Amino acid sequence: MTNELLQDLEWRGLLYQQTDAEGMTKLLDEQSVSLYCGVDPTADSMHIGHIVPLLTLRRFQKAGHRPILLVGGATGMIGDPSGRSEERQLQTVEQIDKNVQGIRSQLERIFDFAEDGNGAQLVNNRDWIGDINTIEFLRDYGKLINVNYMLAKDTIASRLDTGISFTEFAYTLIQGIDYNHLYNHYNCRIQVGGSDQWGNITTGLEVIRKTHEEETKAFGITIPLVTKADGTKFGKTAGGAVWLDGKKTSPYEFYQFWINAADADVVKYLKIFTFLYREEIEALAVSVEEEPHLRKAQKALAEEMTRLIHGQEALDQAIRITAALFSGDLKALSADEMKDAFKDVPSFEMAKEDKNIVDLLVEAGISPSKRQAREDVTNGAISVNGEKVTELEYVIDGKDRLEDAFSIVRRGKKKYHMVKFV
Ligand code: 629
Repeated sequence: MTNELLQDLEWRGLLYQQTDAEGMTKLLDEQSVSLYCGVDPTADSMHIGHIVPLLTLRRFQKAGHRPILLVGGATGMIGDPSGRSEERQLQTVEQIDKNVQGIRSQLERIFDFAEDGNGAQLVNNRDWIGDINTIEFLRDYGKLINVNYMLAKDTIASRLDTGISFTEFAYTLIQGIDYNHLYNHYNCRIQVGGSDQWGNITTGLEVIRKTHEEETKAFGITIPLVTKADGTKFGKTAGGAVWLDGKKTSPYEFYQFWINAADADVVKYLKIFTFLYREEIEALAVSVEEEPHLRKAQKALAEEMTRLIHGQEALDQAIRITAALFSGDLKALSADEMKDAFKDVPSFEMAKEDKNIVDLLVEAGISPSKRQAREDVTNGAISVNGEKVTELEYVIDGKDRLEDAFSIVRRGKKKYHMVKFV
């Protein structure tokens, strides 16, 4: 392989399957091309599983190629059976439209649309699929694809026992029509997707081949699933998926997700997710080997990712929360930052009235008994909003209620509790 971009993708472990590695290398050596990746609006936000192919498209853009980002306003009406063992629930049009908006705005953050020449382009497949009527669909496209060919596709074959509706069965052909449309109207030459998209990408190439008389030059590549060394699923936390939407996964939680990467995974993540250069990543890999306690690679990863998705300000805030939690100095944090930092700690609701500290500790279940609670206070083991409380007579009142609603109580070194006053 001679192409510099492809060599970099290979080194990063981003190339899984290719329909024609030699042909694509030649194409990329010769010219700048347009290429695409699609996202279906199944939720109003993407999660980090979505961004691997998108970041790969961004790498193509940095190398001078033009990314086309497709939002599946039409395909989202159906639902891709790829990689799923069960039929999907149809979504309402209103929900899909709302989701399209959310995904579009996230794509706009990741890509450069202003660059002259190879600025990214956003398209919605409802704009062309929506116009095709049933008879046209069956005559113009249905005829191109043999049912036997479709039955051989992994995603369909694996569902034959449990059953697949005609609706989902037809999905791959709709995505195939998309690629053909983009090939014809945008001169799009490569489709990129996760490994689950292989069947859909090759259907597209089949549609392109069969609707053109001349020899066609279109390609497909897939990207491997991101795996973790310990065998658990990548991209999930106790709270579920790691979303790009800051309202679903706060920038602090997002930052924490990356900073907690295992030593065995972090270099791989740096390669897949960041735009750091090879030399920088190799230096960080040495640091993981020689001074793992410094966690330089994890910090670099968390910083790059949080800055990319949420911006510098949100990154600074995430770092501030992390540092405050580490040192126990909560006074540096705003009420909002506290809420964010302590989202997952045990919380207890009690009536909004002035309350003696010992009673509060017992009532909220923070100390196991009254005797222990007294001991905790006199021993200096208790702090409220980062301020040590050592007086047995101390009363928690308005001054301790952040936003007039909650206090953060710490017992011992690390045990945080949120007391909500209602
Ligand atoms: C019309 C729709 C197209 C091309 C693609 C599509 C969407 C595609 C799909 N992709 C997944 C999704 O939207 O369902 N049929 O959730 C998802 N994708 C990113 C990666 C993926 C894939 O957005 O390709 O593999 C996850 O990493 O599952 O004309």
